[in-house]
Amino acid sequence: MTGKDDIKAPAGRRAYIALGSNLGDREAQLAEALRRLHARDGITVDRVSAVYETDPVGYVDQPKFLNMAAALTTERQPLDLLREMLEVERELGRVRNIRFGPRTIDLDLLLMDGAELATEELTLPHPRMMERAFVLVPLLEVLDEHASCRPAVESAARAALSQGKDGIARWTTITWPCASAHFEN
Ligand code: PH2
Ligand code: MG
Ligand code: MG
Repeated sequence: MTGKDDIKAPAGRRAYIALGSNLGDREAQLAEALRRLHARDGITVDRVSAVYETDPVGYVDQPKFLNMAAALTTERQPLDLLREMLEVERELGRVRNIRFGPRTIDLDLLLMDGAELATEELTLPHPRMMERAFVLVPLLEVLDEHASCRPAVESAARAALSQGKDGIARWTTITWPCASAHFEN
């Protein structure tokens, strides 16, 4: 039924992203990535986790990372959101050379509502998220109370924390929504 009196709630889907940086001013780049994503049409950054310093995983001969996670609401389709994230990476000087190697900023789409997807460009849920303490620990901080994956994320994050996996250590917090001096609503 449609009519002029119908009031629709904003069509938003919950998405979770992981952020990482291990080159340049790591904290400033995380904050700037959040600010730029939030400034895009149809993308709202609702909550951000604390920032953690972590040992490099995979390719180990590189500087330590700062990692964090954020909960977004978006009107975008998953691939469209991913492309915006890649665009923000490029704007912040991301150059792709070594796989798993050093980067000014890395934005990974972890989950989007219940979406399951396996394409060349995007796999959802993120295929390596459950193995990575540097993803799970911040993700748990921003995950909705009733998210269906919460029990699994919670037990894996707790186990990872108690083992000190990925050398994860709380580093700082970014105040949101004032992540940068240039923030505008
Ligand atoms: N990202 C990688 C590879 N290794 N290690 C840590 N600690 N944090 C990362 O964000 C990270 C990594 C590839 O995306
Ligand atoms: Mg990554
Ligand atoms: Mg990535």
